[in-house]
Parts: sequence; C-alpha cells; structure tokens
Amino acid sequence: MKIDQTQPAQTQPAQTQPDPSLRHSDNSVPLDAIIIGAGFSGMYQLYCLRERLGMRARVLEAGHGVGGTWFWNRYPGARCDSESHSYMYYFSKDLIDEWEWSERYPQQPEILRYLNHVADRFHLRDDIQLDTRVQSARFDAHQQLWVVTTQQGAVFTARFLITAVGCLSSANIPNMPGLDSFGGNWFHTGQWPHEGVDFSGQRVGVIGTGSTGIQAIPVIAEQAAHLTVFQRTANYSIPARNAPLTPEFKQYAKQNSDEIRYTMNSNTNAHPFRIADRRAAQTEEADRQSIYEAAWKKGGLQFRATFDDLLLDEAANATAANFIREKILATVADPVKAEILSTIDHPFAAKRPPIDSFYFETYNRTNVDLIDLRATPIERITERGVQTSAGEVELDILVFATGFDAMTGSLLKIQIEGKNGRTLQEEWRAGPRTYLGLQTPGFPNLFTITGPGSPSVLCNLPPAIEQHVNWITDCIDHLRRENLNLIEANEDAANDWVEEVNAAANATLLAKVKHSWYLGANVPGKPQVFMPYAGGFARYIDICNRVTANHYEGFTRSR
Ligand code: N01
Repeated sequence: MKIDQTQPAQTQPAQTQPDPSLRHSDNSVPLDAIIIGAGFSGMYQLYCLRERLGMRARVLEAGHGVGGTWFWNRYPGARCDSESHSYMYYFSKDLIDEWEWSERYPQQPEILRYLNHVADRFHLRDDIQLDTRVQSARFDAHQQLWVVTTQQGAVFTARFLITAVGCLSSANIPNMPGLDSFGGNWFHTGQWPHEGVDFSGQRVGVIGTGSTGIQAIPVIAEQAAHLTVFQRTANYSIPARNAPLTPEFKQYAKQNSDEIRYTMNSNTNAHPFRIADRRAAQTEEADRQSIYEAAWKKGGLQFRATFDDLLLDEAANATAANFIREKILATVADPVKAEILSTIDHPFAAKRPPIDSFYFETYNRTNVDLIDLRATPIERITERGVQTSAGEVELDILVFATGFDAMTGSLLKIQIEGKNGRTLQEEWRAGPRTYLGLQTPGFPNLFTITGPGSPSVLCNLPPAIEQHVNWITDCIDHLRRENLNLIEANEDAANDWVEEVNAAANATLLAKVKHSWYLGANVPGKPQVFMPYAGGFARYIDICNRVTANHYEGFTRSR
C-alpha cells in the first residue's frame, strides 16, 4: 500500500479543485517568458528577467510551495552536501549579508526557509503560480511563440520557454514485482510526505545506499525498532563533520563573499575550495596517508580535492579508495557487514561521492541489519515485506532511496514539441543532444537551465545555476537590443558539443563506471550516454563566454 505521496504522480488524475492558473488567466497577451519550476534556478531566472530586463515572466510550479528539490526531498536526514556558505545565491550582496546559516551543512528545512525568504524578499511570488504542472509545450513557428498547456488545461503563450525543472527531481521507483501487494507503507525519499513518517516501533527497510540512503539510514535507525538496509552497490562515504557555524566563520563568509564567489567560479566543481596542485601517484606513501588522514578529519567533499589525479589515474584513485576501505573496516565491528560495505566495485568519486553523519557507525547498532543484494537479490515485494533469494524480511515500512531519472527525466515528462513537430522525446531517443546544455536544435527560444551537457550535477549547483541564468538573461537581452526574435542551436554545434561532452567524460574515470546515474544506467531502457559536462566549471564558463563574444557562435539568431 502506498500512502499520501504528496508529489502528484505523472499519471495524477485531473484536478477537481478550482484551477489555480485561472488566477493569472489574462493570457490574451503573450508573456515574454515562461519558466517551469520555482526552485533555485526558476526563482533566479524570474528575478533576472523581471528586475534586469523588465520583462513579463511567469513561473509555473507543480508544487504547493517554492523550493523545488528542497520542497520535495523531506526525508529524514536530508541536508546538503555542499557547505552552507556556498549553497546560496551570490547575486545580491544584501541577501548574502542578511541571511545566516546555522550549520556547516544546512538541513532541508533551513534551505527551504532560505528559498522562501528569497521569494518574499524579492517579491517573486507575484509571478509564481503554484500547483500548476506543465503538461505540454509546443513551438508555434507562425507566431514564433511557445504555447504551454498545464495539467489543468490552462494555456499560456510566451516568446521564451525556460525549463528550471532540476536535475534530480523525477523519482526512480524500481518496478519490483509485488509492490502493490505490500501491506505496509512505502515511500520514495524524493516524494516524502509533508507530515513526516513516524518510524517508532516499526520494522523498516531501506533500499539504496546512494547519497540519500546514506543520509537517511542513520536517522531512521535511531527511530525505528529495526532497520534492514538492502545494498546493491557498496559506496564510499566521507564523514561530513557537520557542526554549528561559529560567529567567526559566519563573519568570514560575509566579509569574503567576493573571494568565495571567485573561487567557486574559477575551479572544477564550483565549490569554495580548490583541488590541491599535487599528484597522489607522485606522493610518498607516508605523506599521502597523512594528507588523507587530515582530510578525513576535516570531513566533506574536500576529501576528493586532496590530489588532482584522483579522477584521472586509476592507480592514484586506488590510494584514496584503499584509505576509505580501511576506515570502513576499522569502523564496522561485524566482519561480515564490514566486508559487504567495503567491497566497492568502482573508483572513489567516479560515482557521486556521498558524505555522511555516522553512516558506517550505524551498522554497529544492534537494530540494524545489512543485506547484500549482489549475493541475495530481491525477488519480489510480498504482503509482509521483501523476499530476497535468501528469504523473506518482514517490514512495516519500506523506503526507496533509489534515486532519480536524472537530468532528462523531468524534461521528458513534459511533451515538448519543437518547430518541426518533433518532440524532445524523439530528438533525445538516443540520449540528450544539446549545445552547451542550454539549447537543443529544432527548439528555438527554449533554454534548459543546468540541462544535460552542462556541468550541472558535477558542480555545487547554485553557482552553476547562476552562471546559466546570467548567460540566458544576457542572451535574451542581446536579442532584444538587436531586434531579433529567435535563437536556436545549430545542428553542427550540438553534434560537436556532444563529442566534447563525451571526450571530457572519457578523459576521467567517471565514464568507466557503467552503472552510474551520470550515464542513465539506473533507469531501465534509458539510453546510456554520459550526461553532464565533465570538463570543469571554469572551463565551461570560458567556453560560454567565448561563444557570446563570438557573436553567439553555434547559434542562429533571426527575426
Ligand atoms: O540516488 P542514487 P540518491 N534495487 O541513484 C540503489 C543528489 N543528492 O537519491 O548503485 C536495489 O545515487 C542504487 O544501487 P546501484 C546527489 O547528486 C544530493 O542517493 O544502482 N537497489 C543506489 O544504491 C546524488 O548522487 C544531496 O546499484 C537499487 C541507490 O539505490 C543524487 O542526488 C543529497 C535499485 C540510488 O542511489 C542521487 O542520490 C542527496 C534497485 N532496483 C542526494 N535501484 C545533496 O547534498 C536503485 N538502487 C544536495
């Protein structure tokens, strides 16, 4: 039995409540832009179009509140793996100065409060329409307008269509036989009930040990009577070492915001720290160990910045991987669990590396069991629990921490039809094909914020979002000044860019992992194409700036 998944499913029946889009239904005059999604990216895009360009723009948002990812992902332990002083907007000095984060890694409620504060502070709600799921968008070549239809049947037209739907917002719920028969309650972490879930006294199962599972498992273990973790692929994880921020650090972050922003925009991953300029493979064993030890004590994603060859050289990577394995073996007391957790089949950080708060320690609790799905796979879900090849595990609650149909899932749920009547689903049948992750040939005036082919998920996302939104805003401003109506990526430019994205991935160990969501391998039937641009954020910014300076090279602009 599945209960109250607050996020409307794709197949949600037609709504019977009053149509919220009618509040803004003066649709006779086309808007300048429609933005889909009111998370970090959609809200900033609205701000830029409205405040910088004075345009009429409207955000259509499926949720009942703003916040995007942070509106939906309310699972226990949900917090950000980027440090708080970097996981925020940098476009407004006043906003930087007035907002105070409480912890090194903010929890979901605090990030959601921040995004609500932004919505209020900049009066964004006036142009955000909640409870409005976009169903389709069609480019009308004759009028040179996008015609956007909502699930409630409202129709909007706009010159520009900008998707701000998030990279990780389409839940991946595995198609496990028997799920309908489950007598308990089940939840996906990305569609968590707003009223929360009470685990006390319950026998809980968690499927999935990615970043989400690793955050949720320690918190659920504390509440539940018993927790069974179903692990398919063992994962590395670095301690987050989360802590309240000191007054000194808060002051430092505000006083040095320009420098922090510069650091984020001039490095590989848009984090506020640099990758050390040294090679693990060329460092003495004793020195290397003490560097890893110091990074382990400090905690956080900085661990992967200890050396600059970790994602380039398998031997170098193995030094980090072995260090972490030793830590797992030293932490987990039960040798069987320790073996299952430390037998990891991919290089460190070649899949997105999680960070945690007492994840491996959780397996020392007497109420936590671990099942190795590689040895004993799930056969089906039963009325009473989960049947693996080794037997049935009885459960009251089952949690799917099974990730997302990443990067393309949310875009392809919308029926988007370009100028030749071809849909994005058709265009991307063999995998996403974009120019710079910003545009797809055949879809004029459609921009995808942090779309596939951009650094996006390989980055700390807020700086990547700000860069994309600024580029799009400048581009629209340019068109307006030049009295141009349309911009569209060229076929050649998109083909070349896909090659560039593949080459960038193939130059790293990222492309070697065949079962990662970066490649779409977690969703059955999804074409396996490396989706994010792995050439580095700073390099990507340079490329985008060069394209602009070269008169929007690779795009066709027209009246
Ligand atoms: O999802 P995942 P996630 N049977 O896809 C397993 C971001 N994020 O939600 O590895 C059994 O990484 C799957 O196993 P395998 C971050 O970018 C950010 O954890 O495919 N198991 C894996 O263990 C992250 O990378 C923050 O073999 C199945 C797990 O489920 C991204 O979100 C916080 C299965 C899925 O791991 C996604 O993370 C949290 C099946 N049929 C997440 N299907 C921030 O800090 C899947 N699995 C901002």
